[in-house]
Amino acid sequence: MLLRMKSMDRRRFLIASAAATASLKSFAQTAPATARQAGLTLHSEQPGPVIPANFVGLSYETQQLSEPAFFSPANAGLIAKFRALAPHGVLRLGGNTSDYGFWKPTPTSVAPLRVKREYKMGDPNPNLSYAVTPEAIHNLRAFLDATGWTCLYGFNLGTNTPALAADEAVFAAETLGAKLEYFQVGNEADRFGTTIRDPKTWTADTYFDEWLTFANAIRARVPTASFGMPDTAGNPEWYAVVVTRLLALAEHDRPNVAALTHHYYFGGPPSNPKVNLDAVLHADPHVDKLYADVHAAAARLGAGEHRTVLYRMTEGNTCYRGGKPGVSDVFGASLWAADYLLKLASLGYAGVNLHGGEGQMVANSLGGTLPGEELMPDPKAPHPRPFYTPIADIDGKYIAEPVFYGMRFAQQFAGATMIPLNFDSGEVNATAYAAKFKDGRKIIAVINKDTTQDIEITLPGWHIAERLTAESLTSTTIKFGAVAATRGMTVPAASAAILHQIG
Ligand code: BDP
Repeated sequence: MLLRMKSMDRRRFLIASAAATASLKSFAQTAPATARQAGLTLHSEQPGPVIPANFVGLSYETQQLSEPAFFSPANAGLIAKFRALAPHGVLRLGGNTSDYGFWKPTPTSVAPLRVKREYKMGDPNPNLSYAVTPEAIHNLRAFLDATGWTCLYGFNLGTNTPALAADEAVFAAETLGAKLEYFQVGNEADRFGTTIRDPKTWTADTYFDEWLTFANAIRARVPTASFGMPDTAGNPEWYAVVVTRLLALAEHDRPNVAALTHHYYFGGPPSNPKVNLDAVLHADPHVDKLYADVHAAAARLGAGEHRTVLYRMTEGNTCYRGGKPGVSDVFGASLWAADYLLKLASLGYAGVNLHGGEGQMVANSLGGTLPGEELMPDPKAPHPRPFYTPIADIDGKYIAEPVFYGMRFAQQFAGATMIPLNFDSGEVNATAYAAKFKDGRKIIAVINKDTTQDIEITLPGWHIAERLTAESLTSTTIKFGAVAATRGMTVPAASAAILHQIG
């Protein structure tokens, strides 16, 4: 995967990280005496994008389905966490493991034959193989009913046959019914050239040819099937290629693409020193680049078909290869998630699925281990596995992790229409977002990602209703909740706030 951070030479990096460490310390010890004034003006007369009610989503490895009790109505602890995160979210099933599982409709069904290949660091073991059974999909349906969520269902493209995918699609479409948003076929196929396909011939075009064979086999059996694609890791130029190929097909030969999808990790792997709290809390130009390309491609497909084509960020997080201790699993990641989700909402994304799940499944997606554990002084100490997961399973208990709180913060905007704003926080590293609900109620989020400087919002008629806080950016104990309306308009360094109108 590509590194998507601003390049910094080593000397500058050392200075920046020393400054960040110093400011983290000073934040923990003393609060700054004066807050910077930050002006905020709403432009309510120019409404922005509507944030869908199911904007917030989670992404899990498809291999989770190999344990049918996981997404099942019996898993009450997990259901409670999904409901606490969002009343109507979207569960995406995919990830690297999705290209290694097989549909096993009867106990005697066998896996398709596999072409032998070498193991490559950061990808599944070539021998990974697991079954997805009717029981798993039945349980998934009941789990979705219990949570109020829907799903994006991912098929194996890497090591599968179109006929088997079509069989699975018939069962999944019937069983999931209205709980199915759309199908996806293949996870991060733009990386197949380094794993399960020949790098000499693998391109966006050869991917599209394969994808179309699968999509057509599925459509032949499930005429109502719709798809999200290309679900790429990087390579934003793939969106333009797939749209050109789709539009070149006659209308009746064209599968229904409901959404263009892509992934985003701030950086990685965990050993990369450029993945640090200071960096993840600064704006990343790659986010804007992905948006510009996916938005243009979705608009072109929509114009060609006289309808709206959505775009969704279907898998991502702070640090690929399972996350990084001290970055992905601390309060800084809460602020990152809050800001990232609201930024994508303001850019018109239909939703965001942050990746996580059970440690073993994410480890399998990477070849068997979570490399971030090598960076821990004591890997045996209890910790979220993977480090970036929004919901961790620690000793059999589901725990809301830092990223969860940031998502919960952004969830306050679900269903509202974004309002453009001018926010002048001077040199303070802060962002702000606003939206209006159908009943006329307005909401503002201020995310102060600065490590040292407080800001005071100048906006008569508003008060701070909720705060997202922790002792420090590296804290793992996070608070998000209502506050007394009389406490002033200061958003302290390394914290975020939701503002409501008075009265
Ligand atoms: C993505 C894969 C997912 C991995 C994740 C990671 O789709 O399966 O778990 O990266 O590296 O590229 O953490």
